[in-house]
Amino acid sequence: MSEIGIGLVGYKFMGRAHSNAWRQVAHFFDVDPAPRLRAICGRDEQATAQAAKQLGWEGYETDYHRLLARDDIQLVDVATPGNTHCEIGVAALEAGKHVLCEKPLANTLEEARRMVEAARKAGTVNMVDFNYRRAPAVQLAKQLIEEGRIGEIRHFRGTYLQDWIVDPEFPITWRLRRETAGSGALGDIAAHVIDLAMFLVGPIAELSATLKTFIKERPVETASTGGSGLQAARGAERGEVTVDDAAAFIAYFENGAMGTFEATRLAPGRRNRNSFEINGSLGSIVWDLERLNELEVFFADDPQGAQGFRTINVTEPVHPYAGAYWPAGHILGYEHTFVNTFKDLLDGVRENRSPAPTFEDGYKVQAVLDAVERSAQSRQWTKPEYELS
Ligand code: SOE
Repeated sequence: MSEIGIGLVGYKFMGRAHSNAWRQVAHFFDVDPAPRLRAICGRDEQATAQAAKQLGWEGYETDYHRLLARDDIQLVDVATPGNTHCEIGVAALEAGKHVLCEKPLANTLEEARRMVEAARKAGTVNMVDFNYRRAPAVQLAKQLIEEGRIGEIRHFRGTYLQDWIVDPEFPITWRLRRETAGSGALGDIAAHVIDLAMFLVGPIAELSATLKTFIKERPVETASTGGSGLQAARGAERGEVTVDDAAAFIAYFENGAMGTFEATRLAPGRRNRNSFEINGSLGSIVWDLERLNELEVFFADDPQGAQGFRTINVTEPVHPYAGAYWPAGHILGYEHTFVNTFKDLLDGVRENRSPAPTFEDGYKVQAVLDAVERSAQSRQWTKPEYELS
């Protein structure tokens, strides 16, 4: 079996999730090349050295340029805040590396375009980490749709609800600043719903959107915290929140289906509720991340009198990815969506092909995010600009 050297940039929340997946993937799947965790990279030397030790990396770097200069690293994994994706991603591609990038691909459509251009030029493998596509239940939903089990799709209803900034005293971390995060609930979590919608239903043709910032001022984060942006200490000083708290839009897909989308980080009690319902002419499919092993289905061709929603526990060996893990009924978790993603990425490296979602797919999601912002501003129906020159 051959090996591929991995260099990971970022060591906080996503750094931990990605490290775990890199460590686990060859223990569950027959991947070739198998990943070798060469180095993790971050600017704070003490914290990066500690992360390397705790997360299973052979070493660390404190400057991503040094990571890119290393011949023993062939794949660079970018798990940093959005404002650095373009710079690091493009540099990695120019250095001839394969690149995995956290979602959303970039902070602006222009940055995403530059990343796609660099990827095309490099000819190496690229992928965006929209990890929820690889929940076995989501893959089963895709299979059922492709088999025509729910017929012609009429409705996609997607919501991503969280509550971690509901406290007005929660400070302004990087995720609440436009210059670092690009947008708020929109890019952070609506991006996942958009990716799932386009994966399952197809491209979005036009949309009408609104964005809202309810809490416009918050305490400034104290310098010492940083990190995942989901926990932070606050200072006495207050500052302006420059991203949306919530995003909502209605849309038409190119195939004529209607979509409704909502994302907020101000829904008390909704910790991480990423869910969708799809209604077709012959049935319906429902999924919720907080019960990620389950897929609810309704098929109109079930015998009359025995019709109703039923819940499939998507852990049978016949289900996508599930057979690689445990016996049926031994459920999977959040972290497995990353392991499954990295398995497909390594297969892509072997076959020299970029697995979906590629940077081009990530660009399309970015085009929808961009259209949402333009529509919210103009209060007009707006079309995403998918064309890449
Ligand atoms: C925070 O809102 C967050 O960690 C997102 O950044 C992730 O993409 C999402 O999967 C879970 O929530």
